Amino acid sequence: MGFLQDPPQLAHPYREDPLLRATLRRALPPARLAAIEPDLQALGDYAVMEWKRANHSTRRKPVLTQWDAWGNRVDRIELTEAWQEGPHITTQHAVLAAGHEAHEHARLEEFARVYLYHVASEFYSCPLAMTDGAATALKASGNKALMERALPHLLSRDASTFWLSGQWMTENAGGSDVGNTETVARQDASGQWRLYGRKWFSSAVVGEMALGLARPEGAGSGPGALALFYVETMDGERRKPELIIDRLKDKLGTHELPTAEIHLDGLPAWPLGELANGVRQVAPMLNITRTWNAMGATASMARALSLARDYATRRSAFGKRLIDQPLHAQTLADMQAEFEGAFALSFEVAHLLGRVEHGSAQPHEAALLRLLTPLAKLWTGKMAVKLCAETLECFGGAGYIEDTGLPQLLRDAQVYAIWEGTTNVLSLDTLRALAGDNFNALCIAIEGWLADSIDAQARQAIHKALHDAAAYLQTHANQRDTLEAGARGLALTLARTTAAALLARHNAWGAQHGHARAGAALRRFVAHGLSRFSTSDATDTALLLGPH
Ligand code: MFK
Repeated sequence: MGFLQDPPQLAHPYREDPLLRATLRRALPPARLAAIEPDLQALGDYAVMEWKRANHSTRRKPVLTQWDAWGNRVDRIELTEAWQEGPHITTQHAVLAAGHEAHEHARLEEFARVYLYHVASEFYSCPLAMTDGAATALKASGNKALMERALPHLLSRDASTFWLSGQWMTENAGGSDVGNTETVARQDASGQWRLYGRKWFSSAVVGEMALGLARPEGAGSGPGALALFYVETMDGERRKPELIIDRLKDKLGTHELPTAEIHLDGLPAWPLGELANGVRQVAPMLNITRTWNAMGATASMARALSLARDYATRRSAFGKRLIDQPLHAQTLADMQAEFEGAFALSFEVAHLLGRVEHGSAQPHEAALLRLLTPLAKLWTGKMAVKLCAETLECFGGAGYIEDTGLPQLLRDAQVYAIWEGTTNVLSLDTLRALAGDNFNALCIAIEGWLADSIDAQARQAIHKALHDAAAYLQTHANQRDTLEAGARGLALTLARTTAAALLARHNAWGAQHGHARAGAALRRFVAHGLSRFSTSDATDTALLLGPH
């Protein structure tokens, strides 16, 4: 037998991740960190076990069986092993319950768990995100009866009582523009609301409940007339007959996640609140799932980089290990610096969310959270695709081979930029979030993060980018089309500027706690440039898109 290459090994994502450990040490009181450490260790153990298991078994996909041998409609979905383990792992380690505890660090502690569990979960994290979002939207609705009914299940620490929730929004006509929703809510003779329609992407069809948008019969057209409804999907062990699974989607990635097309044929439903303004009512859910999306994208990047770094120490070419080849090392370090910026922003959003929910945030921080949530989602979603593509290249031909487990990283990463709002929808949401005085909230936050900064060059670059963004917003304040055309460039610039300021804060802390690498991440990240403004000349756009 000739030469055989050592495959990459997955480092323990908690024990061997200095960035995560330093971040938690900086952000959490020692007693809190000690309290959650057993869960973090265990979720890291699970990730390592799952990586090994996936590499030693045939990849499976969920299977939908619609009819049994005797002609009964059954709509049974067989799940992969990781999905079957999902309820046990997540309740045992309180992934969702931790986020709803009554203290300001609750969300950070939740999302540290999400970060460790996400990739190993095979996107069981997707319905978990919706479940978290549903719990949050139910609390925001103030509907006591529904809260009492559902919250003990959604936040259960016991798999036998745990419920997953779906988020039923997307339809054939109403994708990004949910105002086109065709599903109708009708009251029957007894006054019970029932839903009739078709939902085109349902990623929690194995769940026990869902929150869905529907148009009450007789209400007008457009998004304002939509209402948000609560539904339960199971009747004991059986799925309710008014919920029909038409088929599972054949997707580019997230193959283990059974995303379904469904029909609702009179499914009993209860409004969360008023019979209108459903988009406003579902917004708390969207902001939670978008935070999960950002953390999922960050976790996928961490996984990709971890494997690429490890492989660079095992693979030699031209007489040296890859890690000792200057250009390969430079490539990996560039990726690491970009990743650390994304990591800083995702974890800040998580921590901020907890502080705002707990009521311990500073006055400007609710507006800051509203702005940083779409920024984190859109920027990390785009970056994950780029970084996973680069990772495959770090493996050469092996990165293109299915059973290395590497192509899946890239296929899965593509979803982050699409679901929960595309990059452009989130860029427009950024404009929505910048309304009023919210840009000022970002300026206040950045000044706070830079207060102890020890890198004058980085500080100058951050101030310049912030100043340019303010000037851009002021110049185009009354030119809506120009603002929209440039919204992606503006959003990416704001995301990078925020991330740089967070890296500067971490660097100041790192300098006092022996973490020299924090300064290296900041310098490299800033050197890649903060500004991403795009040219938005409407005449040129029309010429480029006109007849050839
Ligand atoms: C690790 C895995 C993680 C995640 C997995 C999750 C998978 C889930 C799969 C899916 O379900 S994907 C489908 C998700 N669909 C979307 O994300 C929809 C994308 N489209 C948008 O976000 C549009 O911008 C939107 C539907 C919100 C536009 O609707 P409208 O009604 O035309 O918007 P409008 O009129 O501007 O806003 C209505 C109200 O909502 C306003 O409040 P008011 O009524 O008080 O004025 C807005 O301010 C408010 N609003 C909108 N977005 C908000 C928000 N409020 C807070 N936060 C937001 N993000």
